[in-house]
Amino acid sequence: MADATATDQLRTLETLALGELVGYADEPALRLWNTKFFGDKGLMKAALGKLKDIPKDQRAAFGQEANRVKLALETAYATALGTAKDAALQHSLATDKLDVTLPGRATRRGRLHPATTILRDIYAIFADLGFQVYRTREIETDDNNFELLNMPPHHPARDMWDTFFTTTPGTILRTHTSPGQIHVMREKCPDPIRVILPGMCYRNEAISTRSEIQFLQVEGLVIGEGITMADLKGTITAFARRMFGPERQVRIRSSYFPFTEPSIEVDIDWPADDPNRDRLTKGTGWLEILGAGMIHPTVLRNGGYDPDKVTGFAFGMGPQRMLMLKHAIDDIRLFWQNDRRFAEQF
Ligand code: FA5
Repeated sequence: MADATATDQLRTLETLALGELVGYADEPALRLWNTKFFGDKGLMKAALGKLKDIPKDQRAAFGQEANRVKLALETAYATALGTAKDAALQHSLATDKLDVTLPGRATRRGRLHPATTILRDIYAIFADLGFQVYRTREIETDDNNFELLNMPPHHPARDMWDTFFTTTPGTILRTHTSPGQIHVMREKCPDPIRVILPGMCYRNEAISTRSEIQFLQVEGLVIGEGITMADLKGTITAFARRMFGPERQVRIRSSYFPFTEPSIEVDIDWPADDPNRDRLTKGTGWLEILGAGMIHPTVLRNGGYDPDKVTGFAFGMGPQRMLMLKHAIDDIRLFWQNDRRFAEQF
């Protein structure tokens, strides 16, 4: 009878499996046993496959027996596996010595990027001078970046800032933080202003040791009654003394920007004992850190102010150049290279 044969085979298989299980002592061996009997091509599966050959009225009885055998084998397997794991643990505890005197693995601490550190130093100095931090956008209109800063289309001064354009006409990546001046003036007018505007700028530059296509600037803007060039020089000098210390030289020279009149540029002397001094300062000994000047009347008017009533000054400084000057860093490209050996030095 098919039923009797199939059920007998099942029981024989049970005896065989239980018998073999005793001989499999450790975990990898036990898993082989499990594959042999319960794997896809295992003996248990083959035995259960006989179900289709059994007459319908006897299938229930066969199924019941099959379930009993399956459960019995699974329980035996789980118990054997538990015992094997336990034995392995006991063995490892007894034989593997734990050396508690080994030094631990140190966790590496993260730190602020040098660009963040220098920005925070700048904020702290200007906070003491009564300046607030104001943020404006990196994607700008041509109007704010050039036109309202007294540079109409085709103005030759635009050549100073080789620009990245977006696919939207009239929308560019700002070439300096100066367009922020327009935003602040239009928001604060007619109140007096004393703010700094930090942020990223973008220019299609020939990359060199001192110039990148992406760099930080911090703009400064002061507007009020009776503000003079002396206030600008005093502010810049006070800032430079705090940033670089009393020993370093500050050089102020006249310059030109369309949005300031008169205009100046400010240099700091490169550390005298640094062998890279000539290379980084093109033989002059000085590195430029900022451009500045008295705000042009046209720009004041574009911001909503009356140039007959108020005056003001503005500056745009390069924080990365400042960190270079402080530590004699010989290449500005190190800032965005994400090399931890650079970042860890500050
Ligand atoms: C300007 O960008 C003017 N907007 C500054 C200004 C503001 C003048 C307000 C008057 C009133 P300039 O292109 O010189 O000027 O840049 C100013 C400073 O930004 C430089 O002194 C330098 O420190 C930094 N800088 C400029 N270009 C780069 C660059 N490619 N990579 C790194 N730093 C740069």
